[in-house]
Amino acid sequence: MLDEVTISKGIINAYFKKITNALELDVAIVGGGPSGLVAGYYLSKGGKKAAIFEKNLYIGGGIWGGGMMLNEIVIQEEGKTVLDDFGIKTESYESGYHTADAVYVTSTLIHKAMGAGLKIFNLIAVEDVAIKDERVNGLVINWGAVNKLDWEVDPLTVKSRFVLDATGHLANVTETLVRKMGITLNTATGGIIGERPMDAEKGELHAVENTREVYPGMYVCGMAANAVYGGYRMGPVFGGMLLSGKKAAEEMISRL
Ligand code: 48F
Repeated sequence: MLDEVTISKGIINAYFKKITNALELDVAIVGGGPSGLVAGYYLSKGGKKAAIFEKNLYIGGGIWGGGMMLNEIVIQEEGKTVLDDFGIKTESYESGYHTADAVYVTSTLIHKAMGAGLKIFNLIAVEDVAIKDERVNGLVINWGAVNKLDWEVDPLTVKSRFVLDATGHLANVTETLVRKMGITLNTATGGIIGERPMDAEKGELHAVENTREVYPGMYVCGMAANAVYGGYRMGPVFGGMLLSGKKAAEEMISRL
């Protein structure tokens, strides 16, 4: 006989054990899109304690929808090396271009990242960072629903040695840090430059180049990196997102 209260207790106890264990991390990743998932995979494989906080119910960010909801993505040669690490099969299209089913790619990124030990907290939004001695040292979190409804509920805090802003086009965490601290970033203008229009070739290169520590203790990757440093957008070609996540993980691993 199934007992409903035992089911409830199981969920509550398992969740609280999981989140309590994630209150002190090596890397706290904000955003569960492709760049954040790939970073989480390599960090976990490298033996680091990492978790993703994603405000939405679903994980995967903008990858599920392919290009304009045609759920296929394009990957170029260098990006394919990351998919190879995940064991994800692609189809050759033309020389230098590969296609892959967006749902298959997204679900496998999630599956392999969690298999490597990454913890994922969906439905949790990051509303701020924690600062100590002019260095980012954690995240301020709240329920995604509370954030969406704009309710005034006080948050909780997660401590981490590094934060990774993988929030996509809005560069949400970096934007919050700049707005609240009035800091000067290591960008050409000292502020968030903003994403440029479409240029797939440049955008892909920029996503990787722009992946770096944007403020002591905080890295930025994926489209957030292009938004902060003024890189071009690239649309549904995903190699840059994957390589950016990998680069962020490798740089942080070398410092942990
Ligand atoms: O946008 P997203 O997929 O970021 P990405 O990893 O990849 C970009 C591509 O999908 C695509 C592209 C490349 O071809 O241009 O757009 O850079 O995923 C970002 C995730 O961050 C979450 C958001 O819901 C999404 O799933 N997110 C954003 N702000 C917050 C957040 C926040 N404050 N707290 C938690 N999650």
